[in-house]
Amino acid sequence: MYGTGVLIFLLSLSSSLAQNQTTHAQIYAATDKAFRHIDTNNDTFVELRELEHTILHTDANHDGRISEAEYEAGGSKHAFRGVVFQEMDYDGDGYVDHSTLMGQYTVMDTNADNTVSRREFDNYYTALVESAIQHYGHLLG
Ligand SMILES: [Ca+2]
Ligand SMILES: [Ca+2]
Ligand SMILES: [Ca+2]
Repeated sequence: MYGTGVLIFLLSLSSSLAQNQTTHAQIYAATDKAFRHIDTNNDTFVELRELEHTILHTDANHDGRISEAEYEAGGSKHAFRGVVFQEMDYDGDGYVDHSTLMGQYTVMDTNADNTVSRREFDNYYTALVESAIQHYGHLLG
C-alpha cells in the first residue's frame, strides 16, 4: 500500500479539481483521502514509520532525494502535482530531500506529542496545497 507515495495527498488529489473551482473544503477532503492511504494500520495517526515507508518508495534510486521524475512516477496525474513539487523544492534545485519531508513530520505535530493525528496531517497539507496554488497557480494550465 506504500505505492501511493509520500507526496501522497498530491498524488491522490482528484484530477477533477480545477484551479478555478477549488475550495478549501475540496482540498481538505482530498488531503483527508490521502491520509487514509498513508495510515496503513488504520489507527488514525501517521506514524514516522508510515511516512518513512512512503518516502523510501517514492525515492526509487535511493539517493536520499526525490527528483521530479520520481515524483511524477509516484502516482496518478492531477492538476496540482507540478505546483506542489515546486512548493516543496525550496531551493529550486529540482529535488525534494528526504530530510525536508521528514522535517515536515515535526512541523505537522503541532501539539508536540510525537505523533501526527489525522487532523494535524490534514491541516498541514491543506495549507501546503493552498500555499502552492497561491505561489505557482499561475503555472496551472
Ligand atoms: Ca497509522
Ligand atoms: Ca532519488
Ligand atoms: Ca500530534
